[in-house]
Amino acid sequence: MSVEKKWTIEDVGALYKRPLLDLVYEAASVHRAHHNAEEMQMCTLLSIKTGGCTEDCGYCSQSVHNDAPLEKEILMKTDDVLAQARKAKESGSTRFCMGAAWPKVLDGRAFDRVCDMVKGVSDMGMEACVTLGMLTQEQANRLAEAGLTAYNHNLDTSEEFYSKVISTRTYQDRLDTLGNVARAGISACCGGILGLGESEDDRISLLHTLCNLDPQPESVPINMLVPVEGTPMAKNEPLDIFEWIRCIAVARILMPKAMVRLSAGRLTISKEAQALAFMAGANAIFTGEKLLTTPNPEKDADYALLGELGMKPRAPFKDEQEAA
Ligand code: SAM
Ligand code: DTB
Ligand code: SF4
Repeated sequence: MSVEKKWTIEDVGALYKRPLLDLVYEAASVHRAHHNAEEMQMCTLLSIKTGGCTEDCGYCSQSVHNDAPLEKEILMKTDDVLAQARKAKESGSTRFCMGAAWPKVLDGRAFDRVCDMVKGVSDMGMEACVTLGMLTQEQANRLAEAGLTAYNHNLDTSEEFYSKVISTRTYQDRLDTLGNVARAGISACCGGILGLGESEDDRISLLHTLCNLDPQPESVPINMLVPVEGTPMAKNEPLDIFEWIRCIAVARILMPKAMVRLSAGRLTISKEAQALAFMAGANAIFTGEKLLTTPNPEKDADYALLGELGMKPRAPFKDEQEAA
């Protein structure tokens, strides 16, 4: 999807500062014009290689620079990953996302194996997504050939605040990988984390950068910081929940066609706040008791919430293509 309107930072700031319920009302209208507001995409995450990452992301349990209590695990076997994908499909997920704690992809047997995993998931009729750190153009092209739907690569926060969170790579490094992903014809899943200690201006700047990516991201994960013991952000003040809602509503208005994905942090967010987030245009969640390394609401609780709200899980896009 190409950028239909160029948003300035002033436009985004003015939108962000509108009265909250006005903003939610507009976001809900935009949402209904572009999506079926009854549907929620259910996605499952799997950590295929855990811990030991050499980047120094201040929020992350998997960085060697942090001291989080975590069992490191080598790259999983393809068959084991595909067995998990099959289980996820049976329990209603239409997108399977595989995460590896790598700073960047290195060519070799490990990457060959990840390409096999992507092919296997795609052949099952599920959307396949991976997040593997930085990628070259050739590596992005190989993932496209394997059938990858989307590559998750977050900008996390504003360019201005970035060096306070991560010092081992730059914002431009992230943008370069997103360029390689776009040129390979893979959709980008690109969003951020709230609650890192950033200012309102940083949140506005992040949303401004995201909506001006060309093409706009197909999916925008909104993570709320999960404070992890042993990381520099373990004692961060939780972000006001209305700021979270505000960001979701602004993301929906700026990126009308994208899936706005509630990612990390839902376990501590009330069902009423989640319902308001759905109203404001969030239309995808991760289900299952674990994200990559931190806990997530149980599947039954999520299905119960959808039922109470009269919502339903979205059908896989491959079924939609077949039905068309
Ligand atoms: N290494 C790859 C990378 O950084 O792109 C992929 C894995 S990384 C864990 C995927 C995303 O998870 C990060 O970009 C970040 O937005 C999010 N994340 C990681 N730890 C988090 C935490 N404690 N709370 C919220 N979001 C987190
Ligand atoms: C994203 O933005 N959020 C997901 C997914 N992309 C890979 C990961 C959330 C991870 C939360 C921390 C953890 O469980 O380790
Ligand atoms: Fe964690 Fe990814 Fe940063 Fe590595 S690059 S420390 S896995 S967020």
